[in-house]
Amino acid sequence: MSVITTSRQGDVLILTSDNPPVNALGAAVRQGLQAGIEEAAGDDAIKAVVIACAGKTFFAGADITEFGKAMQEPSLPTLVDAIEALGKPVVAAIHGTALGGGCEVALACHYRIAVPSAKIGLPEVKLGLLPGAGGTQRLPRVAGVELALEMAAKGDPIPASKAKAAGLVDRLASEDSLLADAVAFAGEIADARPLPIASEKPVTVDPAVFDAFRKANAKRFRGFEAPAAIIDLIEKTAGTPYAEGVQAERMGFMKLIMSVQSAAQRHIFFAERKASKIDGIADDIALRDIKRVGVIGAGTMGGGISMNFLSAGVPVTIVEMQQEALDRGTATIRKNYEATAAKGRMTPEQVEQAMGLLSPTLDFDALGECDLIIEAVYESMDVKKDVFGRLDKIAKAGAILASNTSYLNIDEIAASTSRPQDVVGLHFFSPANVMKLLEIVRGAKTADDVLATAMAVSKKIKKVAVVAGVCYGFIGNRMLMPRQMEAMKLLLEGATPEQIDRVHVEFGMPMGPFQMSDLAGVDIGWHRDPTRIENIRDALAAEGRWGQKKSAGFYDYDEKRNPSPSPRVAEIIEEFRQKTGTPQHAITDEEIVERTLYTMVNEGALILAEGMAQRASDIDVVWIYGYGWPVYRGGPMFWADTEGAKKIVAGLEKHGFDVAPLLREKAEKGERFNK
Ligand code: T1G
Repeated sequence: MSVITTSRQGDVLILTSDNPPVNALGAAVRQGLQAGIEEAAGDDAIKAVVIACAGKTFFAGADITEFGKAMQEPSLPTLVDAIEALGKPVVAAIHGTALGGGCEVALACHYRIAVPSAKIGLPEVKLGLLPGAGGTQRLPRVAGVELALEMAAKGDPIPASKAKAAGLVDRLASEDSLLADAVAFAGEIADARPLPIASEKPVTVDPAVFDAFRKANAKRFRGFEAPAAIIDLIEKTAGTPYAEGVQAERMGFMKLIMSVQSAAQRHIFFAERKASKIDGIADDIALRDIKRVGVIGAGTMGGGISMNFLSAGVPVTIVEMQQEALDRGTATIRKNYEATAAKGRMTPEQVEQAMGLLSPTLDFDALGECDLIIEAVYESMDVKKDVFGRLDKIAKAGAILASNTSYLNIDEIAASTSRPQDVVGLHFFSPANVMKLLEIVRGAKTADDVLATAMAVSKKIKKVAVVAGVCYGFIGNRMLMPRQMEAMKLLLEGATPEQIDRVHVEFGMPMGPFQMSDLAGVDIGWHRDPTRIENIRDALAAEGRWGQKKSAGFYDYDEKRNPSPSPRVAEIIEEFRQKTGTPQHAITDEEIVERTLYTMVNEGALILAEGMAQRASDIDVVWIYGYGWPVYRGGPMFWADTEGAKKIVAGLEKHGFDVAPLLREKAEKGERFNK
């Protein structure tokens, strides 16, 4: 079934792709485009060609689902070269997001016209790849090396206006007449010669640009293979003829597509989307209408949660018990928006628009107008039960009642209402207006439409949501616990905070367990009794070593919050080694990985077996988006597949851990967690 239709307007041939949902350049699309180009070549009555797409976007890239399968001709590189070699002008009519292979098709066209809302990009690097259809060769020639480096090595699309300024787009069309404007443009340039052939344009560049770019982005690219490969390729081929450069590109692409990092990043691309599917609930279930959101608590979490909805244009009623706390919370929300505006990521009008949707109040009953109410009060079951008991009395029928609890039992909270079917957990990660992960905790009685509505709301507020079952810590924090516990034990047995954190940072985490504790606050969850010192954390907290906010935690911090190993912490650790009589031994980096990361996989296997996560890839999504697990390792369960269950079982048994039955089964059968 051809997904490319051809039509004529005068002497312009129009090739239109209709391959929902994103016009991915699958085999049928490529074959249809090739046939269209051949038709144009063979018909003198055709003076110019327009390539356009139906639906929501111009080609959003190669069809990623075809990777790993036998490739059907024409390959994308073959197709783009055929477009460029037509000998008649080809105009790309761009709307939506022209990404990856879509951008490369556009680059092979002689002209490009786009609507102002369009975006153009080379996101292959986010899949652990490099552009494999001439993008690394044509983009530097059309838009300059520096913009090409930015676009290809970072993978973020640019708006049509910026593309036009860079010469990547020749003309802007009106939003509602792209095709007509494109055909008119084609008519204008039908006889223009010589044709602007991207691959024949020279590349001029100051060689110093490359190292400067590497240096400027060293932290961002740390551990990733694809960005380095892209920079090296553009540097190496900047002065070479297109034919040579595109060969080098092909080699680079083939190397990366076989890499574990690319497999991991493609896994996460699909895993993130799969997480939004809820087993047993129809995609077309009727959702509850969420017109106004209520947030209880204007502290850090309540404020951050509110911002997600305000930024999505949803009115928020935020409730506090004290005016001072309400004012402080409201001021913090405004301050955060103004900081975003100061970085140019929001306009002052957008700040006012968001703030205009916020209704701060001390009147708890005002929540009666809300369709979704999220409590972000103190993490105590008694407090939460009291709040839900009060909500039960004033919330409108059908309102969704959500708890932002990080650990507590949603079923127990739901039982404090007469409507457990309307209760769900919405576990935001701090800072709630920044972290993309949202754990949607499904209570035993949570109604299907409540769950589906929560998933739809999470998409609206641009979160990556994962459904979790009711267990202590749900998915992410439940796996964090064995990691933190083992890290503390390793301190007692001879390791230092610096060594343990280094191992984790070298693994690819943004920070290690102790750096994270200092950032979040050593006093989080502390019983606050300085006379009760039962472990190293108590000792630090008792001395006011609460982390970065006190310039002292597991590390000492200077005024710029630069950490340094703390002699005082070393003393405290030594004291506890003596006090507990813990046998000391030389601890290797490998032991740290086995005891802090393999134990996480073990917990993940238990979570899966208990049905607390729908699928292994959901666990991966939680750790990528909630804790910064390096995306090039694909998440804990994908990483376990690459390590091999056998090796993990052996590592756990070496240290006397109980191996989760599902993990042992995977090891015995040689199976993967992610199919
Ligand atoms: N191939 C196959 N399926 C794709 C796809 C693609 N390129 N892009 C999206 N989908 C599916 C997606 O899995 C989901 O499926 C549905 O479309 C809607 O996607 C040679 C080698 C375009 C910005 O990396 O960034 O070109 O879950 O939920 O939020 O150099 O999709 O419904 O079954 O994300 O509106 C480069 C990836 C490929 C772009 C739209 N291109 N896609 O976002 O919808 S490599 C990309 C996106 C390449 C060449 C190289 C986004 C989007 P399902 P969605 P959205």
